Amino acid sequence: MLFGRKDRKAITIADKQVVEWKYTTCGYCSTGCSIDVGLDAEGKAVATRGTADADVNRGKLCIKGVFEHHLFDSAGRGLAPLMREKTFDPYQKTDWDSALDKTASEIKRIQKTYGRDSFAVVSTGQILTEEFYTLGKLVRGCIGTNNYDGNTTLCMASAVSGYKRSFGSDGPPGCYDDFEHTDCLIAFGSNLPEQHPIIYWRLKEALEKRKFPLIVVDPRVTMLAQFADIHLPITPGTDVVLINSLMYVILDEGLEDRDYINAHTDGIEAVEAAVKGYDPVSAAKVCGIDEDTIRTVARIYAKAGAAMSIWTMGINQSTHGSDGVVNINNLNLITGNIGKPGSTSLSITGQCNAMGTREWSSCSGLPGYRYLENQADRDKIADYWGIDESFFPEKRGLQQTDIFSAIETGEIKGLWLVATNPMTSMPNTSRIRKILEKLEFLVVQDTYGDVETNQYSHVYLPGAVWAEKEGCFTNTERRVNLVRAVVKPKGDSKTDFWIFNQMAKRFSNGEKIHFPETSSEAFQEMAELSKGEGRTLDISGMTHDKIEEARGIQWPFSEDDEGLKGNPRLYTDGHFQTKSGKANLIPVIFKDNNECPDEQYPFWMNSGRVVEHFHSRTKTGKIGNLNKFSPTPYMEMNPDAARDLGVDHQSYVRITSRRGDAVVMVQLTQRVPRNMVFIPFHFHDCVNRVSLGLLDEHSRQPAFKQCAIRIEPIDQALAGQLNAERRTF
Ligand SMILES: Nc1nc2c(c(=O)[nH]1)N[C@H]1C(S)=C(S)[C@@H](COP(=O)(O)OP(=O)(O)OC[C@H]3O[C@@H](n4cnc5c(=O)[nH]c(N)nc54)[C@H](O)[C@@H]3O)O[C@H]1N2
Ligand SMILES: Nc1nc2c(c(=O)[nH]1)N[C@H]1C(S)=C(S)[C@@H](COP(=O)(O)OP(=O)(O)OC[C@H]3O[C@@H](n4cnc5c(=O)[nH]c(N)nc54)[C@H](O)[C@@H]3O)O[C@H]1N2
Ligand code: SF4
Ligand SMILES: [Mo]
Repeated sequence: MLFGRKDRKAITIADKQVVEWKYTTCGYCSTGCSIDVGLDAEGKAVATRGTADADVNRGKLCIKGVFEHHLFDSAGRGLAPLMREKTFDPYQKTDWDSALDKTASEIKRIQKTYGRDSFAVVSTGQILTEEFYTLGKLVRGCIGTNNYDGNTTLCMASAVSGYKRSFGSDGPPGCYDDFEHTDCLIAFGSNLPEQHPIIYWRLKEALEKRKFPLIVVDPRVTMLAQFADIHLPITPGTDVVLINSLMYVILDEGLEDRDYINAHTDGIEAVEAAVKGYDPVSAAKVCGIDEDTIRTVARIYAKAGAAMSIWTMGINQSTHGSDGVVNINNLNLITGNIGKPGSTSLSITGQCNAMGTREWSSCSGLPGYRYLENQADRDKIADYWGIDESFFPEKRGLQQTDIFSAIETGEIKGLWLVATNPMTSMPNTSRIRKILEKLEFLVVQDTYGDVETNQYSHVYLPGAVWAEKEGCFTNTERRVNLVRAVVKPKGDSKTDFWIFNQMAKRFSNGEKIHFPETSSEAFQEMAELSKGEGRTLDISGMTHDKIEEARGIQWPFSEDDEGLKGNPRLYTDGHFQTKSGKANLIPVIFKDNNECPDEQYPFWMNSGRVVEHFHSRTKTGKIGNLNKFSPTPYMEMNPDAARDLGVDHQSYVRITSRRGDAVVMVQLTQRVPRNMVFIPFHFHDCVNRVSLGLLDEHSRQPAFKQCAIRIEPIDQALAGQLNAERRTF
């Protein structure tokens, strides 16, 4: 049968004239999709496709991967280094030697005048692992400042801290294959279909083969919540109360796994005592989930043959982010759900190489999950690098969020930002603006010259992007994937690897330490350092070529492992990285310490992401097929609340908090409850002008997801004009 117009023309797909496909790995999210980039006869990237034989994505890509070849030539790329004496003076183009000399001499001047730690370095989760390792060598081994961290403090710090507290080491213990084996999955504050579309696809495939309950805990009706069997629209910031109550029911009804608890954990008595105060009737009043639902979910989870928990920013970005992670681990430990197929406590990571920085950047200590506070670790690395061990700081320095406070108080005078844009991504950006203006010297190393932070810099170093470079990313399931360079760096931009190597030459320890010329040689150093010593992070059996051949290898993968398949799960033998070898069960008590709505500021402001944009949109805002889906800052608002305030769909409103205000367009939807709005954080001068970001006491991660605002209708003509004036890419 024919539908529609009879003479309809067949759809034709333009021939992109691809003459060669080159293998690499996607540079957006932490799913870790293998991607082939199509090159035309001139070597220009003209297409992408999912690599068919890669286990992660099996030929699939999400919308960002599909258009990723447009990145190389996108607008705003930095094509040459820039310098100026004073912030806001016009920038002058310069050569690399002058820009690097200037930066090195400013670092030395500041350190000489104010002390070694008065110069800080803040990096990212988006450069290659070999680049992280090299930056770590440079900062810990040559520059010698202790104030060195990454934007992962905004993202993964709570997961890292929670894993270390529970299991004695960082490292997500599960994998995507767990979906194929689980009998129940709870997702806490994670919206897979938009933020990790291909992980979601793997979950959906598993669900289509074999139905199991999907339970979603999220105050908003996310896309994942729409697909769930049970959605728990939790009161923001109260996940630890819900989890305590789930454990109350499990322990009260004898549904726990006593054998596992006795054999593999310490501390059950303290947890039993702590959860006594969280019976479902009392807990319901705080977390907003009714008693029956709490009991039902607890029973389903505990009775499932294998059960798993996943979580993302809804847990990490909270004043009790680290406790939330610990409590998810507690839930899995008391039900014996760790280290078995389908049984895990899996942090879904964020940026493409959020894991690589945790493993090898030395931000939180020394490379390969080593600690500055451990003498054997210090000796090992100092020896390997060929420098004096006393050069290392005694203990870990400030994290990103505290580095900014230390600039405010004048302790830190100079800053090097590598691939992060705090003017859009940090809470309370008017404060960040004043902080950046206070610096005596700011160097910004970014792919894009038009990144907001660059307005405050003295030197700009244009970094090459994604597959203009070669090296590894580690994904959510500890799979080390290879990014092969498919095109040359644009203009006179340089790989971050090259930049760090050149900078090292300008410091005296740079002469002593060997800085490999190639990324694969740097990888071999890491592989060497990961050998033996009983750490889970062992990559000694890997090389770049083997990783490409296998389409990614999961660590641990030691030189004794045969074949090319890594190890999909950690803690399979019930042995943990603690002194006793047992996992720690740690009691968590809820503290009501965040900003909540009140009469003056009656709405919760929740923030997060949409599928077509990545972070501060330096990349996706320039790609037409992504930006056209969300070109304008908008806010999801409940229609009943809008009616009360006389606010129309698609009208502009002003949102105001105790920090600042922003103008945003209203999108009416039942996704959010009456007392909450949700705003994608991708837009400059929007959410983070208003956000508070109180810090978690263990991880120092900001509670981006919760603060209180009020909403006012405003003059539409004026608002339209204001919107037209702001950056629209
Ligand atoms: N398209 C796209 N994908 C991305 C990114 C991107 O920018 N764009 N960024 C990557 C990065 S770095 C990260 S970290 C991940 C983030 O991935 P996700 O964490 O999945 O994404 P978010 O939208 O930040 O937040 C997830 C959910 O947390 C919920 N939430 C808010 N408060 C609470 C709470 O108190 N409790 C619970 N349980 N939930 C709450 C929000 O309603 C939201 O739906 O995505 C990665 N993938
Ligand atoms: N309100 C609110 N705020 C949030 C969040 C939230 O949910 N709500 N989420 C937080 C989270 S989870 C994260 S991860 C942060 C992200 O915050 P940011 O790290 O500030 O975000 P990006 O826009 O990804 O910044 C990365 C920068 O690196 C550049 N870049 C990319 N690749 C390369 C490269 O290879 N080399 C160099 N030199 N530069 C490169 C990009 O152009 C970009 O300017 O935001 C946080 N902020
Ligand atoms: S799911 Fe993530 S890794 Fe895969 S194509 Fe999309 S952005 Fe890239
Ligand atoms: Mo993130």
